Amino acid sequence: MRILVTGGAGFIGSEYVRMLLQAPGSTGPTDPHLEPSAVTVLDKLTYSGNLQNLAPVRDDPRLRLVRGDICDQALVDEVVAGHDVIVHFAAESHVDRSISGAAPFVTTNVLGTQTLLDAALRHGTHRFVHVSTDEVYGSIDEGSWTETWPLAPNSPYSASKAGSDLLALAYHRTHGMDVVVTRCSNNYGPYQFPEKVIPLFVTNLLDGGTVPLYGDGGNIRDWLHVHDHCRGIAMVQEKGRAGEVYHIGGGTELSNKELTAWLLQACDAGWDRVVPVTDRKGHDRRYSLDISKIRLELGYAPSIDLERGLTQTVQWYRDHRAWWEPLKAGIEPAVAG
Ligand code: NAD
Ligand code: TDX
Repeated sequence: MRILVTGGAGFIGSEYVRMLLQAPGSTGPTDPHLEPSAVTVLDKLTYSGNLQNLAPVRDDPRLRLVRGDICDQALVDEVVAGHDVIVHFAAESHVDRSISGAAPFVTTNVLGTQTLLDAALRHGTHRFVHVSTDEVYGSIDEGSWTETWPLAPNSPYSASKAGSDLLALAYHRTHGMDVVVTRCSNNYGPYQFPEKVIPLFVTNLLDGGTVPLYGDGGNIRDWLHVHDHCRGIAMVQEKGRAGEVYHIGGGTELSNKELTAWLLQACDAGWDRVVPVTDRKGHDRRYSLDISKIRLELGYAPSIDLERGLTQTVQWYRDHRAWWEPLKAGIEPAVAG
């Protein structure tokens, strides 16, 4: 099987590639049915794309790297040819950046996805796996979303992801393309760009600095280790029904205050290191996914509990300063409020 992974140099896409190619030290087994004969990574290498993330599999002869933009129709057409499956991760992914400027989000997330879908249609790609997010539903005060819940995104990021998610499903309904969509909750783990809350807070604390907690810190997120997200995507890639949406979640909800308390403790720091700051505009209060469908249909369950996963993740950032220090040096402060 020849697999094209878009955004494969990013946080989650690179975990998928490392898992597919069973990188030494990769956390957990790969489904033997997914054994790829070739893996192509198509990645623009934006600020969040990093070839270091693929270092553990760099020498695997099955891996090919193409630096390019998913909006580049000629390039996409050439790259998509000859692949059996596309797993589409490439996106602008940070909510705060979408508040400061929405244009790259609409371009990459909507137009880029349409460009890929058109190429897949032309080349008769057997399966298109679209990686979406729980943020497309907006915010939920109580209970959990099921896959049939109406989409009501609130940020330019989530609106652009909802656009791409619906486009992918439309190519199934209109053209009969084999499309499956996953919607996942908040990921954490190694190689996450230090702008997202967990790596930002951990690296700030390891540097002896402070952490900016938005608003009252009462916003709730459901946390899932990136490896469990990728295990879920692999199951959907292999066994998901065409035209269907599958939730992938962790079932471990924490308020930002609870998460912060945990990270402070893991980094031997106290509450004096927390700086309350103006809230993010349009800040979603709570995300919560019902994962019954993927559990019952595909036998999925998360394998890494939050305490173990967070402990390993903090340790990874302690051990990999050489990975994150240059990235932090280049970050412009995001505008949240
Ligand atoms: P990331 O920002 O770490 O990685 C995105 C990757 O896409 C980078 O390698 C970047 O270079 C590449 N890219 C961006 N624009 C591109 C373009 N125009 N052409 C080609 N490549 C381009 O993001 P991530 O956290 O790994 O997220 C991956 C996917 O998973 C995204 O689609 C995101 O919406 C989705 N998702 C993320 C989370 C999360 O918690 N991080 C949760 C659910 C879903
Ligand atoms: O400095 C911060 N302070 C803070 O309090 C940052 C960066 C965030 N936060 C809060 C905002 C959120 O309530 O922490 C929570 C998590 O924030 P992010 O890490 O930015 O994630 P979120 O906005 O929830 O979106 C993430 O999950 C869904 C990913 O970035 C998306 O790509 C994914 O689709």
